[in-house]
Amino acid sequence: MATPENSFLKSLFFGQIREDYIFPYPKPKAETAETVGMITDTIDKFGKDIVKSAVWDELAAMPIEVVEQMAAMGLTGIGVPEELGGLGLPQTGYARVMQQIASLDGSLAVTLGAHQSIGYKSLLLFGTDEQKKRFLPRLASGELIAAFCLTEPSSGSDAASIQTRAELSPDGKHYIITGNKLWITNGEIAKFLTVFAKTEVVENGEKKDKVTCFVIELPSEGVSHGAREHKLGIRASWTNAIHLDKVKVPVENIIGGVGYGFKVAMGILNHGRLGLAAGCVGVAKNAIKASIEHANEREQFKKKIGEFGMIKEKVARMVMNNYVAESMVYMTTHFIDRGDMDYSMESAAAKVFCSEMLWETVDENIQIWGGNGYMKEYPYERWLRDARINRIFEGTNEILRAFVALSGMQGPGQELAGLAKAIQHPLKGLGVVTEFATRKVKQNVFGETISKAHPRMKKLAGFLEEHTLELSQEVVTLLRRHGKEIHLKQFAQKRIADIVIDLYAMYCTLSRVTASIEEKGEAACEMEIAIAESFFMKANRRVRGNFKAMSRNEDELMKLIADKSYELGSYPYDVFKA
Ligand code: MYA
Repeated sequence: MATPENSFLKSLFFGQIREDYIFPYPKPKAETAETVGMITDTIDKFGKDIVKSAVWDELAAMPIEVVEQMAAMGLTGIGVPEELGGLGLPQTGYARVMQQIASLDGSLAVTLGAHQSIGYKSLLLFGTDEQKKRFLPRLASGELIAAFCLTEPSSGSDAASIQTRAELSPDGKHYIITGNKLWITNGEIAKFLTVFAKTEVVENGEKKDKVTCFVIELPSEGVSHGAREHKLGIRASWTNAIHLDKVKVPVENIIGGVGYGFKVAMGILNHGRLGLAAGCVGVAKNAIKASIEHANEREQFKKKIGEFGMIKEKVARMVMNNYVAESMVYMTTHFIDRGDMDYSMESAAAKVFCSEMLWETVDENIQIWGGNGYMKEYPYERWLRDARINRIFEGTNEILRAFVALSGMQGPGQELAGLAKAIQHPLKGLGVVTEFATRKVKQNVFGETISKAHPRMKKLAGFLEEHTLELSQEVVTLLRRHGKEIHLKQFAQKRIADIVIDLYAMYCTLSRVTASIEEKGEAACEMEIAIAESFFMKANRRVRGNFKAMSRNEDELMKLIADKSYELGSYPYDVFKA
């Protein structure tokens, strides 16, 4: 059964709609809004004077002075408590500032994001008071720039498979770390590394290797970096390999305890993915503005191109998707700010949705700009190149889809396993079975209802009630069919993840539009209602399609094509050859 610790999305897998988690749509605190307003104004002014995106992109470098100027504006310590020298913004404020920075320049956003979304986040989330005092003031001021060192040549999506090792010194005072880290943002400029390495731990009398998180302050003997990588986009950001050769790290620099590094890494990424998602919203707003400008100016066939239906459809879709993306980001940052224990699935869902929304938006912007969009003279091709990485880093969208599906099914899976055990002991298990059966019958007959949506949104709420019930039933069917093998069923995982991401997008939108109508009245919310209704129609079609395809699909044929292709090693057909 869903427990109070279960997040909104985890509860959804049990068919439970935790309305009180998502209604009313969160409003930033006045104090946060005021500080954010001041910072974003400063960023906009600063941007015009200092940011030279086209030049930086061409040179694949930006001057380090720009980072120093950012630091002088407080932008290297956005989430650091004020008493430790930072701006002390909560996650919602942090995300809004990242959104603005990303709208300035992709490389700059990645540099500042890698520094504080993930680089020193370990301290904020898991550091001791002593560690925070020792490092945070210098990180907030930009004296130390941070980097997050998890990825390795043989460990990308499979983060637990890292090879870097940390051995305890005979006197127990240090760890000696050796290994190689790959594609480390800020690798060349960082003076503070958050490094993940395997250490030996003893659990229940048994020796095991587990991940531990360390911080390394530079300069430090044995640490070096590789040459700067050349990239498709975000070209002016620093990306390097980091080599660790018998680096001596004091035990006081362990974050979160020996053997707890995997939890530390995941905790950091749950925050980082939201910073990235917010950045995507910022860039998408730029692209939408550019598209609208061109739609209103460019004439063809004696008409503004914006008057043509195909352009209207594109602009409307861009606006609609960005509204939904924004609703997901700030709902999820609110979960963090109010102290929820778990928002990992919501954060992953927002990352996937926002990065794909941005990709579609920058692509359609180029289409609206036509030939000009493809030319270096305009920034649009760079926006496209810069946007591409968001679907890859901080967890590829594929691994995050698998995570959303499997993490959501874990609870119902455990419940079913418990039930199976209880059935083997009918007397002892009677209570468990009866409780489960009563709940299921109730749920299957009535489903859960949404009472907090505005009456104008009743029909939309109805879609969600229906789909939530179907999700919980589909999950049980899948788990009964595959059991533990569900870990290997990625075609099904993708469908479940796509359904859940769409449902989360719809729930966040429903809550936000409800709040707007309640505040401003229906007449003033005509556009927001249209956004919600059009998004729900589209998402509804996708969700229905995905449910249907759970049982009727072409998966086996697709596997056959892939397997044969792997065997052959390339595309095997040519119309000119037999
Ligand atoms: S940094 C590199 C990013 N790398 C990744 O994201 C790695 C992706 N891989 C994973 O996340 C994990 O390995 C997966 C787990 C998910 C595949 N929260 O058995 P398990 C728990 C909380 O499933 P695995 C970069 O790119 C799980 O419940 N807990 O593990 C930055 C379980 O717990 P328990 C979690 O199969 C670049 C345990 O862990 C989470 O090994 C710079 C084991 O789970 C979670 N999320 O794989 C970016 N996941 O044992 C700068 C798992 O208790 C960007 N668990 O049941 C700046 C932005 C700029 C904006 C720009 C805008 C244009």
